Amino acid sequence: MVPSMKFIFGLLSFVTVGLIIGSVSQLALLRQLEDSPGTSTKSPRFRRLHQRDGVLQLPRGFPLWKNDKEVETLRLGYIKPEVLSWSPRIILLHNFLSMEECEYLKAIGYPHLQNSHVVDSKTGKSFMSNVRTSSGMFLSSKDRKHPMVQAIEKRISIYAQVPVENGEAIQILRYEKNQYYEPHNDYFFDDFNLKKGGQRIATMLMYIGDNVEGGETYFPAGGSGECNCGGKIVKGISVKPIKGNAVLFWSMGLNGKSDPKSLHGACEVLSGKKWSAVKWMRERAFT
Ligand code: PD2
Ligand code: ZN
Repeated sequence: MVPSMKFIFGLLSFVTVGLIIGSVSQLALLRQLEDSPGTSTKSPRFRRLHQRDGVLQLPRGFPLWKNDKEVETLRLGYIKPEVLSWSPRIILLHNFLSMEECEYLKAIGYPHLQNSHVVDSKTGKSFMSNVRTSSGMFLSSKDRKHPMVQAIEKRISIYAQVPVENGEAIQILRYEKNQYYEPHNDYFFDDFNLKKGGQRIATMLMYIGDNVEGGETYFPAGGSGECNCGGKIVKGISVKPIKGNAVLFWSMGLNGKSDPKSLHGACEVLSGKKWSAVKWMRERAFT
């Protein structure tokens, strides 16, 4: 080969090798960009998925929130919200508590149950009354330090959008056969009870027991239909005490004022025992 041909051949090989290296590194860069979160549906993670009607089908349990502790605390994927009424504001949260959480709350409550009281609207003092015939107890500050209780309190605060500090301690309630709580509003009419934390604005009522007949939570001013309350057909909305479910209702309307339509009661238990756990939430921190 003449020297000039040798030079041209060498130059061509150099250029060709350079081009190959350039293209390969560009491809690698593109692949890297596609794999970065949220950039492209061409990434290998998506390419493995099949399409139906031109729509990518995500695998079951698509691991978007894998290993996320909050998912467990909030029971995402288990809780199903169902709006029962906008005025008064009532939302039923199916599966709000796990069965284990229900059993734990009942176990804390059982040894300390005492006759329930009601608040005198003039003096603010509490006393025993035929208006409310259940028994109950409030969780202590020690009970509230348990991780399961803390998870429940956090869940309540997030679903209700009210800070944990604004919550009163959870009250565990048990209603035996023929026991009830007559319709009332959870907000206060006296000044004494407003001193700490201000007005009650919302209530999360959680059902923690099963095998009960009757014992519905009844909202006489909710909806325009009829419902069942302790075996009687009445006007309004009632919620069955199904273990694990919770009902969140607002004592305050969208106008920011106490809502008389939030009137509610616990219907008479016809058979079995009804167990519930109540969290009242205030305007300000309740500490
Ligand atoms: O336990 C209930 O179903 C219930 C119903 C209405 C509890 C309360 N109110 C309450 O404690 O305020
Ligand atoms: Zn109430």
